[in-house]
Amino acid sequence: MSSFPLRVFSGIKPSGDLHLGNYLGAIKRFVPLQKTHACIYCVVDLHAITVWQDPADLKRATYEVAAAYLAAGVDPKSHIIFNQSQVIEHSELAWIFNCVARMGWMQRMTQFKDKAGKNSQNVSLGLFAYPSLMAADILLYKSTHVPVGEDQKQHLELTRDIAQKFNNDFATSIKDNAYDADFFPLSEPVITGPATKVLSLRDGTKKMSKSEASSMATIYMLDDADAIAKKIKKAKSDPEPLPSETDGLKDRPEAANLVGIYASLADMSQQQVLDQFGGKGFGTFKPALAELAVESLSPIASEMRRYLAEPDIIEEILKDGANRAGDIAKNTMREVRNIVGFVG
Ligand code: AQP
Repeated sequence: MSSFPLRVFSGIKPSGDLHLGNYLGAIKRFVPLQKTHACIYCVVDLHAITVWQDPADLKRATYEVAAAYLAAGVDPKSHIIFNQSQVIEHSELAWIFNCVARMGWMQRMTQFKDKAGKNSQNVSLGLFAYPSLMAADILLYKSTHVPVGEDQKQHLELTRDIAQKFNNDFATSIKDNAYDADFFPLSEPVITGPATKVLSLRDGTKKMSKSEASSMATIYMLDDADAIAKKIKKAKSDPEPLPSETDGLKDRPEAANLVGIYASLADMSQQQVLDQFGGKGFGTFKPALAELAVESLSPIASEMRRYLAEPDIIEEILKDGANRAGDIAKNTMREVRNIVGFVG
């Protein structure tokens, strides 16, 4: 593990409007990692089509995810921003991983079960195979660290299982080709901070999600100040005042969610938020949260709009990023083909 240079990979699906969960669970955390790691941030359009996407919407959402990375402060010159479908090696390695991963592993994936629901015979094969494409995304770049939200933890564990099995299955060939025995790293999930699972504002049992039908449950990154304030005001809470200690949030998912959002936006711990608001009711806390959310999100939204008005610039950035990502990917695939025994 230590022999691998520090490299971050993460991605977001262009499958709808970006929301506060995507921002706090992923995008906001992408930015500081640029100081310590070489970072690759991908718009994972191949993942998006595991459920039907209208082609025009897919394009619009691809620009939106790229604009969000840029607006949040990802530097596309020192690091890499690109869309997955421009680097065909993702699909190639995913196929090889489909042949490494076991059916039983995939059947245990809770995200597939949640998304397929009772309809599992009628969803795409791609939705089932999604985690092996995700493993390919990460391992194509021999990435050591993967910042994601809590919901992706199981997929990251599967990525490690695939890397380990590939290294074991092909140990002899890896040695014969004089590559390091740990050919693929066991990538570390980076699931940190107070908002690794932002919940729906209307239902404390569900995560905030692009595919949520009620727009009142979700704060979108492009919401204006009025919409943000209104959604926070109407967010489900409870009649109790906020506790003074985090223990007091244990059986109060909606309260814990709002405190977590505040903490993450303000770069504070949940305890620091409770030091300030413990004993106060939601009548005091919600307006303070709304003000903070507007203050934090509005500048990013206007920067996103500025990029979205210039799609040519986004396209150039994605193309340049895809060229640079493609160089790394081609190199890995040349090695993988040798290891697997493909001729040519
Ligand atoms: N609610 C959330 N809280 C914290 N992090 C979240 N993420 C998503 N929702 C939350 C993180 O955002 C990154 C990108 O996720 P994705 O777009 O690739 O897929 P997803 O996790 O399936 O997101 P959605 O919004 O729920 O999309 P749909 O509805 O289209 O499936 C990941 O790091 C994820 O953890």
